Amino acid sequence: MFKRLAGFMIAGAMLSSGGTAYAASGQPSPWQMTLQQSASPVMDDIVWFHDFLLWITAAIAIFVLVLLVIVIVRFNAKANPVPSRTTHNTLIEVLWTVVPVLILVGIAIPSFKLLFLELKVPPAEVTVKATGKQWFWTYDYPDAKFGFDSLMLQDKDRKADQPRLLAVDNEMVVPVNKVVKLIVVGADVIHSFSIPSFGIKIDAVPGRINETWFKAEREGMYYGQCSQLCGRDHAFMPIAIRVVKDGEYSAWLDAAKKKFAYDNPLTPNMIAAADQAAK
Ligand SMILES: [Cu+2]
Repeated sequence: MFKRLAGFMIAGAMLSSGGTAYAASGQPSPWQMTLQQSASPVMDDIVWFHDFLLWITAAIAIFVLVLLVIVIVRFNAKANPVPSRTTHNTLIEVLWTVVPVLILVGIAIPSFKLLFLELKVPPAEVTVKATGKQWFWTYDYPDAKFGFDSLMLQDKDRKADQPRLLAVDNEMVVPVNKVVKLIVVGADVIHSFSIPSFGIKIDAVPGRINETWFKAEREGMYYGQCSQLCGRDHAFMPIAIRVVKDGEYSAWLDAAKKKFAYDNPLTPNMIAAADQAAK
C-alpha cells in the first residue's frame, strides 16, 4: 500500500516537473491542471480573472454549504419539533438582494476591463493575416508582400523535439515584445485561431475580417489548434508561432521575402502560389 502510494508520488513529481518544461514551451503538458503558462499581457489578465472568479465561486459554495448544514442539523423534525411561523424579514430580504448585486458588479468591472483590453488593438509593429483553410493555415505578411502555408508535420517528418499533432512545416515567426496585429479570416468554412499562452481565440469566418492582437513576452515556440469544428481534419491543422529576437526576426523576414514572395514561381509553397494565381 505504502509502496504504491510512494510510487504514485514519485510519478506525480516526475510528471509535474516534466509539465513545467512543457508549459514553458507554450504547449499542453501531461496531467496539466491549470491554464497554460501565460506569455502575453492579455493572458496575464485572463489568469488573474480566472483565479479571482475561482475564489468568489468557492466562497459562495462554502457559504451555501454551511447554511444547508445548519438547516439540516438545527431545524430537522427531531431537533426542532415546533417550527417558527416567521414569513418575512426585511433586513435579510434587502441583504440577499443587495449582496449578490454587489458581487456581480465586482465581477463585471474587471470583466469589462479585460474585454476592452482584448478588443482594442494597440498600434501594431507587425501585421499578420491568418487564413483558415480546410485543413491548414496560410499566413500572409501584407507589409512585406509574402505569404505561405503552414501544414502539420507528419510523424515521419517530425524531429524528436517537435510535438506530435502541433508542429508544422512553416511556422508563423514574430519578434518578441512587439505588438502583433492578427487579421483572421476563413477561406471555406468557419475555423478558429487560438493560442492559449497568448490568451487569443478568434473565429476565422469566410467573407468577414476579424482582428485581434498579442504581445509575446518570451521567446520560444507557442502552439494552438483550430478551435471551431471545421470538418474531417479539424484536429490536424495546428497553429505554431515562433517568437524570436529582433535581429533573428529581420533575418527571417529577409529570407522569407525571397522564399515566399507572391511572384516567385519557384516558391516551395504550391498551394499558396496556386491561390495567388487564381486571384
Ligand atoms: Cu479549422
